[in-house]
Amino acid sequence: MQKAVFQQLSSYIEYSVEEMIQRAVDFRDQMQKRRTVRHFSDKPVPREIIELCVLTAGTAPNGANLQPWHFVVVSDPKVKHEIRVAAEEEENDFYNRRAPQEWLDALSPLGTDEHKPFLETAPYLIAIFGKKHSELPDGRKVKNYYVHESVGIATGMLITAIHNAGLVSLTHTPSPMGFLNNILNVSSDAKPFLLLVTGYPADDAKVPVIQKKPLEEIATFI
Ligand code: IYR
Repeated sequence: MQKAVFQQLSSYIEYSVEEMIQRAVDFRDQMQKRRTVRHFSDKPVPREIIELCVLTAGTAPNGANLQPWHFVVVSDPKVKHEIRVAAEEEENDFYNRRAPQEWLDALSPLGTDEHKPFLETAPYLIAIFGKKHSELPDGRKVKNYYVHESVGIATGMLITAIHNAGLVSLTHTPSPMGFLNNILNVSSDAKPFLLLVTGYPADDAKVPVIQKKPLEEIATFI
């Protein structure tokens, strides 16, 4: 067993209350500008930006610090094409056979359908996997904990980092996503969590008119 080693918390910065409020307002305003985008430009994005955003995601809090995620960043057009073909096959089945009417009704304000051209247009598809096990530096295989929660938090941070960098993303969840393991050659120990389509928006990108719930509806203070 490895012993805990502690060091002084030196990265923390305490701001005045006024400064904190201003920072919270500014960040809320910045995040309120984020939109999920389905119309992408094919304009190239420097890989360094994606690397930095993935590193940000990798700072996420997670179960026992085992960091149970893996990000496969796809830019190869051949692989993107394979993913599109496989995803559209699943989506076709979803929209035309599997999806209950209630789900289709919930999706109708978003205007989504089985056609996923963005899977080839966007410069990057980031496939996010949750790993059931980790390998320790000494080669031992150990179980990961809170995989879904950890990967969900990391994905949220990745989406935030991408927005902060000035790009847009789409959380795409073709279901089932098992084809990603085959196409990307990822062991079945890792389960696909979602596909984050990333790039610049198309010049004429449109987004649905939707509202976010107000504070009173999403929070209770007691
Ligand atoms: N996976 C499908 C359907 C879909 C489901 C939800 I929940 C969304 O918020 C959006 C779409 C698709 O990607 O079209």
